[in-house]
Amino acid sequence: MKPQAGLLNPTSELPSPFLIRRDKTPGQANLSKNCNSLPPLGSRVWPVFNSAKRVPPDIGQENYCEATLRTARASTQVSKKVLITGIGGQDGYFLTKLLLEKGYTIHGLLRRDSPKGRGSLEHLEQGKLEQVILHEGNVTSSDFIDELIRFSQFDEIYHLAAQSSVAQSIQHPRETIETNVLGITNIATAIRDKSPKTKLLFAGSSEMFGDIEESKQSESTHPHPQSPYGLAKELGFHLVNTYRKHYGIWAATAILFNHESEYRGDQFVTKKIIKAVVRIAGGQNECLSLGNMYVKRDWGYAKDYMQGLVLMMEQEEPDDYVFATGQLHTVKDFVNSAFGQAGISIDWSGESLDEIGSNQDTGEVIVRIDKKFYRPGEITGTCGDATKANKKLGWSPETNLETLISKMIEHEKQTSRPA
Ligand code: F7E
Repeated sequence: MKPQAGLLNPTSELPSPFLIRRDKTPGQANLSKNCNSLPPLGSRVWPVFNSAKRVPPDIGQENYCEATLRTARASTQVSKKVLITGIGGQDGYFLTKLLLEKGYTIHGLLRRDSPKGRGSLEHLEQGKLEQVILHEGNVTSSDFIDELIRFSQFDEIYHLAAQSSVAQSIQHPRETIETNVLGITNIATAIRDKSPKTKLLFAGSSEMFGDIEESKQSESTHPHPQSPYGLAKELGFHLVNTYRKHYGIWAATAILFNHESEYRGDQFVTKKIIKAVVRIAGGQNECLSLGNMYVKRDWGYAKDYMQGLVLMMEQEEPDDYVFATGQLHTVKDFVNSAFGQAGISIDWSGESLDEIGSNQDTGEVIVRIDKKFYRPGEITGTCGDATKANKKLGWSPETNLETLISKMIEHEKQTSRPA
């Protein structure tokens, strides 16, 4: 059996977190035969390897059995067992923190071969990451999802995993449709067929509403998506509804408007702006290139939204909820505010694609428009009405845009290295 780089030897004293991997080696049939009540056929338990330099030695199948049993026991000792798919993103980070504080056992699903590794989870305080049981696999694989859900019988599943960039979905629709549609289909079906008591919360998106038809969009707004991403999220929303109504599982959608944080991915406009602002304020000679600055978004703080998700999951009856601030700002407002917080005022001149922003003190051009960031089927504005979440869950956003920007700038200052 060939050892895998980056994983520790499970024969040693087992540290957490564990990574349950599907085994495609010829030894898998024997392994499963020898271990009763173990993870599904083909799974193994490997503690995550913490030092990139160590290479694990080969081990025998008896040791896998022992390691697997120990993990299985450990994960049944606490009250609730939760799976978070897409745990490596900003939302996974905040949700993990909130649920660990509740004493839950957290299992996290990371995409196989993800270039980002454990992503935002790396920012968890010391000792917290070690409490998370990590699995590696793709939500698009129904066999893998079936086995994981059948074996683990989670109390709750937060399905966050998705291809989440709208721009990327326009470029590569197939990948987005595959991940975002098959993912929720596989999970909902595995729950229905193999673990019907598991509660399922699907992270939906305001992108399914498309452009504003009503001044604010709520749970009853008719979806009208304009991107493959929005289409996939609409399908997920309907699927969750269908499974709830017709198959009787506890399933609900959180319809999330744009939510950002210090752990936001670089591909999103807020993080892109913050990174440029910090570099420019730090003295770098740089110009921020943007697409349409006049689109409007309802931006909230990811942590607030994840608190909403936890409240949703605690309800006896499943229901869908919108999470939003109800405040609209343009991308240009965000740019002005972020530069302003970094001590730079901008003079704007020119129009349309020729519009530029110059540093009021130095005259240097620090913002330009680049047509390549414009999107076909752009949503010019989207604003949420979270009245239902407020009335039924007692939820309201705690963080306004200025505070969000300040958190993002502070984090960027601390973590960015000079180029
Ligand atoms: O774009 C405009 C862009 O990529 C925001 C995801 O979380 O929220 C997010 O989707 C706006 C768009 O987010 C650039 O055209 C201008 O109008 O940050 P974004 P998004 O597409 O709104 C929804 C609710 C989700 O569910 C998604 O998963 O900013 N914009 N110039 C730009 N956007 C980017 N990325 N880069 C630019 O240079």
